[in-house]
Amino acid sequence: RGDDVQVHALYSPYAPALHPQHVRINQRTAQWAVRHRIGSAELRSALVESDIGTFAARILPEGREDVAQLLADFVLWLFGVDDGHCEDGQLGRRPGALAAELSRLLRVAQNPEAPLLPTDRLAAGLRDLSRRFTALGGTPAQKARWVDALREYYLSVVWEAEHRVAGTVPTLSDYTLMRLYDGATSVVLPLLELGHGYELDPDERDDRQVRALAEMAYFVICWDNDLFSYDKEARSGHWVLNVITVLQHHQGCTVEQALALAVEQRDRVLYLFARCAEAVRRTASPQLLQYLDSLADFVRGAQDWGVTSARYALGAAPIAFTPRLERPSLEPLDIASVAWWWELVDELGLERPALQPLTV
Ligand code: 3E9
Ligand code: MG
Ligand code: MG
Ligand code: MG
Ligand code: MG
Ligand code: MG
Repeated sequence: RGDDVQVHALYSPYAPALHPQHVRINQRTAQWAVRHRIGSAELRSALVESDIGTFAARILPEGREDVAQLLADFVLWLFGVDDGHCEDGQLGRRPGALAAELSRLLRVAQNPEAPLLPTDRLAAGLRDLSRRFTALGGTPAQKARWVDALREYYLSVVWEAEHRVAGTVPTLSDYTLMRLYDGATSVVLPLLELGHGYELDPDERDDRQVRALAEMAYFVICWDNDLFSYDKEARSGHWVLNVITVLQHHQGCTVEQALALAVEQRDRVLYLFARCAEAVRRTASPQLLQYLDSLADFVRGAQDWGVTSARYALGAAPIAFTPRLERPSLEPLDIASVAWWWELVDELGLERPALQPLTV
C-alpha cells in the first residue's frame, strides 16, 4: 500500500470458498466481455484482467455453475457501468442525463424486448443478462426484485454524481446510506437465491432483522472495498468518494487515523452481523439458513477477491485475515442512518462481550 498507509490483519470470521469450476467461469466471462464489447477497449482489457469470474465463483462456491456464470457476467457489466458511465465517463458529471440513461437501461432489464438503446453495447449486454435470468428459472418476483435493486443502485449513483459535480463530501450518515446501494451489493442478492434454487418467502426476506443483516453485509463489503481500493481511487486523479476521504474531511484527521477508524467501523458491523446471524439462525427456515450462508460467502468472497485482483493491485502488500477480533464490541456506531441495526442486540437477547473497549 501507499507509504504510511498500513492495514493489519482484518477480522473475518468466515472461511474462504471457491466454486470448483472457477477457471472456466472466469474464462467465459472474459469471452462474454469481448463478445459484447463492454466498455472502451482500455476498460475492457482491464476488466478482463481482474478475475471477475473468480469473484462470482467465490460468492456462489456451492451454487449452480450457470448462475455463477450469469453473476460473473453481470458483475463485469456493473463495473462497465460504474467505471464507464459513472466514475470515468461524461455522464458521471451530469446527474440528470445519467438518470435518464439509467432509466432506459432499467427498462431494458425489465423488458429486454423493448427497442430501446438499439445500438448501445451495454444495453445489449444487459438484454442478454435479463433474458438469461428468466431462462435460468428466475421467477417473476425474483426478476422484479432484481430490477428494483438495480433501481436503488442507479438512484445512489445519481446522488453520487451530484456530489462529483459540486465537489462536495457527504456527511458520514449520508455517505453510509448512499454506499449501501452504490456498491451494487443488493443487486447480487436475487442471484444468490437463484444460484441455490430457492425463493425466500418475501416476508422473511423483508423482515426487519433479516434486512438489517443484509444491509450489514453490504456495509462490510463496501467498507472493505474502500480500504482495498483507496490507493487506486486516490491515484486515479478523479474525484472519488471513499469512507477514508469522508472521515478525513469531516473529522479533520490524517489518512492513518481515517483508516484506523474505518477498520474499527467495519469490525464493529461485521461482529454485529456474525452475532445476530447466529441468533437468527436458531428459528430460521432452511431457505433463510442458505440465504445467511450466502451473505457470509459474499462478504468473504469480496475480501478474498479484493486482496488478490489485479484491479486493486494489492498483490505486493497483501492484507491478511484473522477470525479473531481482539476487542469485540456490541456498542452502536454513531451513524444515524444505520444505528438502529444495534437494536437487534437486545431484540435477539445477545450477551455483550465481557471486555468493552474504553474508547469509541
Ligand atoms: C462499486 O464500488 C463497485 C460495483 C458497482 C461493481 C460491481 C460489484 C458488485 C456487484 C459486487 C459488490 C462488490 C464490490 C463493492 C467490490 P467502487 O468503489 O466503485 O468499486 P471499485 O472497484 O472501483 O473500488
Ligand atoms: Mg463506484
Ligand atoms: Mg469504482
Ligand atoms: Mg476510476
Ligand atoms: Mg472502491
Ligand atoms: Mg458454505
